[in-house]
Amino acid sequence: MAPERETTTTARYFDQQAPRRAGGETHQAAEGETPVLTTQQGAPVSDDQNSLKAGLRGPTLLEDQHFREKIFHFDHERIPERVVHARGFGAHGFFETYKSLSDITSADIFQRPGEKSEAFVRFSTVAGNKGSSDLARDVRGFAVKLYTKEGNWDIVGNNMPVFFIQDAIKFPDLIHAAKQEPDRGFPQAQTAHDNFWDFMSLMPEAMHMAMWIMSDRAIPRSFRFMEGFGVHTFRMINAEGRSTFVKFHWKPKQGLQSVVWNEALKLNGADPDFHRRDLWDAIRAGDYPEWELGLQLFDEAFADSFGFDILDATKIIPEEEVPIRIVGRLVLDRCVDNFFAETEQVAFHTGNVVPGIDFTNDPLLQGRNFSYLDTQLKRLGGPNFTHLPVNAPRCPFHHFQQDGHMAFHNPPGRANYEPNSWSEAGGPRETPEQGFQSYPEEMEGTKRRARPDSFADHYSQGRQFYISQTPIERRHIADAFTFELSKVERPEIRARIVSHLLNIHEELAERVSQGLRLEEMPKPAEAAKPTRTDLKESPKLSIALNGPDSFKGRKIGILATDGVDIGLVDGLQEAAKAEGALVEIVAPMIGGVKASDGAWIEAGQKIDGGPSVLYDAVAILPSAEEAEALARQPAARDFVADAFAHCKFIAYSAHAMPLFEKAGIAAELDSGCVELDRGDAARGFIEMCRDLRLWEREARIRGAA
Ligand code: HDE
Repeated sequence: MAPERETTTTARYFDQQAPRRAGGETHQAAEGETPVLTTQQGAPVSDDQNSLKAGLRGPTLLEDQHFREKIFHFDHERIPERVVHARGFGAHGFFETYKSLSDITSADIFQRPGEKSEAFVRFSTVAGNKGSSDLARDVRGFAVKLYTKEGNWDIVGNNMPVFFIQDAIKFPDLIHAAKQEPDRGFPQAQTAHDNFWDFMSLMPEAMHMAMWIMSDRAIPRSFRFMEGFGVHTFRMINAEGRSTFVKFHWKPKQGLQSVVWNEALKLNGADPDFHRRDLWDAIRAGDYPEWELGLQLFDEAFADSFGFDILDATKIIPEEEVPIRIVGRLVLDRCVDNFFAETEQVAFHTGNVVPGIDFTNDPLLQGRNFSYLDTQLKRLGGPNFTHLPVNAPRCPFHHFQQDGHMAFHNPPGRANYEPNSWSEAGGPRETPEQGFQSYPEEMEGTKRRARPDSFADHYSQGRQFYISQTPIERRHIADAFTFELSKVERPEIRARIVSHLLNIHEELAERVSQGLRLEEMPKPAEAAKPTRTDLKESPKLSIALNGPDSFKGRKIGILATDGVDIGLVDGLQEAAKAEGALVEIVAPMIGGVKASDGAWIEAGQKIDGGPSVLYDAVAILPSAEEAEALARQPAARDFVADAFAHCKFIAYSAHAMPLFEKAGIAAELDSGCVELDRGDAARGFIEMCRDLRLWEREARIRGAA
């Protein structure tokens, strides 16, 4: 299905330019004709293969203005990458309001049910540089720009609801510690190194977030299968000026899903662009990902009675305590036309709010409001980045700001100041009734640098997170700590982290200590406040308990050879299609395979470029004649051994056994391995795949470990 809307941001920009290009268009292409190559100034180019030289073998001439312009522009193509969240991927879409929220907020976007507003979303990793791999263990940025009728509103969030630090003043330290170490310039895009864990071990407030980044939330299967969170507490203000506190949640309709760590490691090699390709492919195929916007709304009385400070961004409010109210949906239905113009140049800012939305005194949010304009100035080179199509409001805007680098549209008219006494040419005027009003919160206090006591409990919610996980997810958390700390060279840092884990949960500390082979268990870290053990489990914190109810949007890899049973392939294709899942053929050679009925089936991947980590489930369908040859291929053995170890569902034909023998899984086949003896057995297999993974296999493979 083709995307509904054809007009795209960049295309619109060039359309706006069209009138200027009209008239005297001697080298404008008629529709369907190839346009003439020109310089930036519009002069047609006769030869783009050779620079201008004095003689055939002579020196290049300085006067070659086309060459000079071309090289000059190329030399300046790069802009500074984002200091954090450098690696990202964006898409366009829309937000649709379900019903009016006028009792809670005067924000225009929430007044009319069914109203659609344009949206742009950029997903990102935090620590890695622009060219790093998608499957780094990291927080994912989930930044949403909503082009509302009363201005742009950015919800610049993450895929985790808490953050490492409580006060923005520690942000440069956190990021320095997490990114590559300054002397050697590595490791990039990973926190498994001394500086990061040294910092963490000295920052007890980071321990709740440590639990989240060591969980499978940090290795999502797809941007489409993760939640988004505004993290801070914000305010919504209604027309009467009443304030309600709010936390923002994006709930993926596709359900939650992550990969396992061994898979992430291999994915980074097999396809470093795995996440961006996944989003691109899904949108281009018309399988538009969708999230619902959920609000946790609460008042001062709740804030006062809640066990933690609602201004502390290292804490959540469990959904079980303040249920989520679903108020609209976000659909991504259009890929960018140009990565640089849109994804790279988009400028998010927590300060971009609209009337009816306001801030709280969360010190992290306050610091962010200060920071984002600086980064835009540095990256985009001047104060006029709002003139770029992706950043410009879609509603009318009028102000007296002018000039600066790359001013595209200075305000017209004579008056460029206010107040002025020009009547008609006087320009825009403020509007006290309709304009943004800050909530008139009472303020008092002495000027000081300190943290409130209400921010001092650093472990209780980390414990709550841990006990809310399924046994397999708890294992993964312990494994992740063990992996990361095993890359840390200084033993005292490893021990310091375990001393914090003791304050979170003894089982976790025990597992990590054993995994690291600590000679002795350290003493628990000194805690500003004792860990509360009365916090209840919150099942919403688990990924496994919040998966999809279908296999829609997931992908099956069929490993096939010449002579593959066409009935089995067709059966799987049909069952997958009925479910909304995709199928890709993996073959010994990219040209494809000749099926049992003589039909030619094209391959999507050659076996050594298409390992099973690229798929959610696999089918192994060699023919009798090719079974032995396939079993001799190391890549084919890895394909099945990995699929098995990563707990994937495996469909197979009887001729897969030689390969299973060689891969060492023949004697281990379990209820997640299904022999397809007839084409219609495929439907049962796809239904089974709705569980995504057979986790009990992991427990079995590990044995008592
Ligand atoms: Fe950001 N953050 N941040 N951040 N952040 C940036 O702005 C900053 C924080 C987040 O796709 C920068 O344009 C400070 C929390 C996302 O373009 C910069 C602090 C959360 C993105 C910046 C924080 C985020 C950024 C770098 C501590 C989750 C990517 C490039 C107070 C709620 C947006 C840029 C995109 C980007 C500063 C903490 C999310 C430097 C000072 C908490 C999703 O301005």
